[in-house]
Amino acid sequence: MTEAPYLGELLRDAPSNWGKWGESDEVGSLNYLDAGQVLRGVGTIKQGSVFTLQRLIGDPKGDPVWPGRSPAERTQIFDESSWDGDDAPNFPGGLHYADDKIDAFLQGSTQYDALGHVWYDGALWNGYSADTTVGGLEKASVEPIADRGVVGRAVLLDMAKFRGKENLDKAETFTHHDLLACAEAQGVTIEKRDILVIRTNFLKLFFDQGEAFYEGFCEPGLIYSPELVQWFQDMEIPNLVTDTIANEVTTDPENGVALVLHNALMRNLGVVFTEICDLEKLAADCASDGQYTFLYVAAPLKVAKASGSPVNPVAIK
Ligand code: UVW
Repeated sequence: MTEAPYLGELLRDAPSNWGKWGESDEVGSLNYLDAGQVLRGVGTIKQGSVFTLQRLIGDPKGDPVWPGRSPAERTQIFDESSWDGDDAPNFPGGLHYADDKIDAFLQGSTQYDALGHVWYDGALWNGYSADTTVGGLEKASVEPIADRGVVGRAVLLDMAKFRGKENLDKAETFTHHDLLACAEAQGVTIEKRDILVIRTNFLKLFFDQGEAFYEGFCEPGLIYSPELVQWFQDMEIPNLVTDTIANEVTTDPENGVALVLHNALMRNLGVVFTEICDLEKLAADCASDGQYTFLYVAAPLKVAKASGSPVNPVAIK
């Protein structure tokens, strides 16, 4: 097998938004989501129905995680049994309470990636040096995304339904042309500055396969091409939201490179990624009433210097 090309070579002449919002920018294409975009999103609301898109942390079925990460673990610290001995703090009046904590990868459940999450050539979003990631992200962490929030018009693109399948297969790919064809079949137009929410029903694939999924680990998803990256830039897409771990086919079958779009879209264009969403209830509702547009509202947790953070996005139709 020939060696995969280096990302810096593959993306040498790729489109870039570095500097577009000033040399101190840390939220990239989220800058497109101004007040007008919030109102455009509000304009899609017809029924007032609300869908939350986060997966349950602590789901007894388990969690899909990127190799090397582990699912979140919740630990009970205090419960009714804690007050039998002297370990729990005693407060006057007989107060008892429950406390717990989680030990979790910040990229381990439904999450926002910070723009500084990936890099090549020693530089991340907007040209910040990769040295600024040492010991925690000094630049382009999740903090500025959490600070501003993400609100706008979103479109659900149900790729699984469009392909007539329960779920896309391992390593199955699609392009922006497929997204446009899917939108057309759904009777919706992808407009400039829309948040793209793509359903592959990955969670079904993952739970059906179990541990076998990690043999030849490769998620289904968008595949890189220079034209696709140009389309994202021209369409001013601020946020790419999917139900998969990486939002793209894990390893590009054409060039053998891993996470090309993390670099071409996130690092170079400042497109913010939201991963491992549960889109099932939303997708069922969109299929039943034919309305695939909605107001999307999300704010990751404010975690200092973090390269990502859990989130529970909300879709309002
Ligand atoms: C990596 O980029 C490695 O992971 P994720 O898919 O969580 O962004």
